[in-house]
Amino acid sequence: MRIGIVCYPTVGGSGVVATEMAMALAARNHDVHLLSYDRPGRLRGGIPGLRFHEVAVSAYPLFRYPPYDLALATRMLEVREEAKVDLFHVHYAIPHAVSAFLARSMCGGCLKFVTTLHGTDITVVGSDRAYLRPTRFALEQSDAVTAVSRYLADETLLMFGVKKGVDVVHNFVDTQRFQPSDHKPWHQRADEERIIVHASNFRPVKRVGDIVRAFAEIQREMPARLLLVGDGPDREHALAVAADLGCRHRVEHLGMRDDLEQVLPTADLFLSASQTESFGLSMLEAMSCGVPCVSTAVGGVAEVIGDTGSLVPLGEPDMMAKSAIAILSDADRHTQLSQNARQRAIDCFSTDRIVTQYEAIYERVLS
Ligand code: GMT
Repeated sequence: MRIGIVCYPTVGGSGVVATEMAMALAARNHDVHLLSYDRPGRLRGGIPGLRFHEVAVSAYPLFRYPPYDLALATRMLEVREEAKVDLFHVHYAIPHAVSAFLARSMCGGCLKFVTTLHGTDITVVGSDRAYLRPTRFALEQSDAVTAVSRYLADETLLMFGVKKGVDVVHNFVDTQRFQPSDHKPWHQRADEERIIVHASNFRPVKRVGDIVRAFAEIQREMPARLLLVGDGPDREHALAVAADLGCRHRVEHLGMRDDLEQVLPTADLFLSASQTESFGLSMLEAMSCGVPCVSTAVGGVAEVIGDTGSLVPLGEPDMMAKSAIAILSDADRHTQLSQNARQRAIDCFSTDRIVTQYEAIYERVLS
């Protein structure tokens, strides 16, 4: 098939999933065209069958807000004409689904598009009055709509009242790239230091302050170090909380990393304190590396981690700490969870399994 993939290039989950999809589809001999306003961080160069198309937006002085959605619609049409793309798959509804609809209307229905919902496009942004109606309209116009969890599919039907069916297609992980290393867990190391990791875009929704609060409790009970991976608006706040709680010297901010598969296998535990999380891709990547997760019980997280980790109530860092301490003081339980996490990633969320589901949707749409 000739497939156009549209995404945000930033280090958010949707851009990562879309880019990994583009690479996986190219590896399956599809002709793939990736469109975004910048080159996505996860995109490796020189992949046969995969081309990146930048969407340029002119900065005309009259435009306080340059109309990216129009530039994208035009670029989609150009790519369609140049490469004879059969279908576009847009990741994140706003504004990508609206641009796809516009592109299709401009060419009299010459193209089909599938929209994948990732989370905040529905739970936060899409429910803003300014975006709700065009988003609902574009979802109804999509040839297929998918959501990355059952939770998100249900939320979409509830909040948007769309009449269209929403297919659930979970996110996936490259289980070869994200795999356990020969790094030993704490109970086989002389210093017994527990390595705890959190990776996110440090937006308020991630509640990184709660991660640090939980960690402050943990390191009172056992030797421990917290690795914070990623960056975003709440980074300074998180580090200030660590300083206030007297554990700043045990918290390392690693910043943005494009070698997460090297960092995650060194951890004994992954923490997530999000207020909402439609899926939780970095948790899946941690699981694939054999790292158990303790997370707030929100959104679609339970669908991801199953019983390979622990779920705790939102906004209760003490309970998160207790749960983490229980896992980090029981070597046998930790070993079991770690093996289960890796196995669950392989059994339920491998690239092959999930990309096959998307291919079936493309075939249905094109038939
Ligand atoms: O909120 C983010 O972290 C970014 C956002 C995105 O679209 O880039 O992430 C959402 O999509 C990810 C990939 O499907 C999911 O793993 C995240 O759970 C989801 N974020 C939220 O629901 C808050």
